[in-house]
Amino acid sequence: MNWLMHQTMRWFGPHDTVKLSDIRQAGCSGVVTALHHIPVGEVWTPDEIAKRKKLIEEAGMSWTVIESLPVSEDIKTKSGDYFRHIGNYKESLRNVAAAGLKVVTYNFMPVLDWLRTDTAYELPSGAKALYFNRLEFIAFDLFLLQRPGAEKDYSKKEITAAKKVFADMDEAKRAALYRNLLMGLPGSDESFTPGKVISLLNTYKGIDANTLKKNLIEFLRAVVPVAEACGLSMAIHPDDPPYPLLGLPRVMSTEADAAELIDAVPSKANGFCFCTGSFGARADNNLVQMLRRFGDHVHFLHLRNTKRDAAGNFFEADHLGGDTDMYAIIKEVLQIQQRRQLSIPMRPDHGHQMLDDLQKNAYPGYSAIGRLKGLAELRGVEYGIVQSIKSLYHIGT
Ligand code: DNO
Repeated sequence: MNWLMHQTMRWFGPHDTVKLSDIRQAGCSGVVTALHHIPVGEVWTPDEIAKRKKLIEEAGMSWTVIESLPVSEDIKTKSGDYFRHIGNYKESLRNVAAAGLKVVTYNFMPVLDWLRTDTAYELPSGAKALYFNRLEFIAFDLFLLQRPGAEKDYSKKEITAAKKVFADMDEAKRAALYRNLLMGLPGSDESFTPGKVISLLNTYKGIDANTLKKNLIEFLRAVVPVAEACGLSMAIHPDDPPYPLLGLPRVMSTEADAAELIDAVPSKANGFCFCTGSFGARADNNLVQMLRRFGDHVHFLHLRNTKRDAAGNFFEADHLGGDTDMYAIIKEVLQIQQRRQLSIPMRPDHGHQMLDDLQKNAYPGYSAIGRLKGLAELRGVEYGIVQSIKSLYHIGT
């Protein structure tokens, strides 16, 4: 038997403008979602889990992966409500396992999750993509946020260039830049004034990469045994982009980071959400080599492609375009699945806003049609590889 990737899509819940029926029509049998309405740090109760599960099952699919069971800032900084939040996290793990769930995604990025300067970057075709422009980001940091000490993080040349970029922006462009960069803040419907953002960043004063990594390992030492005992796999999402920003440390960006994590808490239940878009935004990450090395710990796949340039900018390319060789990735994944005799859940990560979706309002990167296109292409590559192996080796269908 050939083990194929389990096709899923992310759903943000009943308020998502993309419906469960859209996801099913795109060809998915699995749904990736989270109970976004439960405050970070609190317990996911059996009741709330069952309600969400029922909605998905009534739509003819299954809830395959949790993305995310978020880790509170108190856990990341090992302060405040730390012990209560760890206890709650364990309880949530037991509750989701009792409901039959198997994979829990989380990240350990301080304060902000993913960061982009432009969530509607127009491609030559008129479709829109997510984009990270380094000079615009520096302009945000220095002139909009006015983070104390920020100049230390950039070269003189970059600062001069960012000044010019900022001077050339009109008010609307500056406001959009500010809004886009703060989308990764939890509860982003609140308005985050620069002062408020800086006070959040200050909670990491004195927490460098070593301390953050230590806190991550401590978190894993506490929760992985619970996950293991109830048959769950933990899947950490890499940093996006995979390097420190705004003076905040980031510790899950490279192959060495990943190796350290596995070595510190050696368990199959301690694994990765292998996001080719995030790891792939660094030229020094060799993704195929990483898959080979960590294959037994890959519990979830985010397949997405980025196109980098020498100045540190990148945009989200077509799923089969960009710098990542998606054919090589899928071939490697097929071998891992065959070896482990299982299907790894995969979602086409992000997608361009295109066609009818240009008129609709979806969460940036999560419109229906672009993801459907990505899924169809990825699935086509997988099908092609499997069929050609079968015919080459005369394996029965
Ligand atoms: C972005 C996503 C991330 C991811 C979290 C996982 O589109 O891939 O926001 O869900 O980092 O905790």
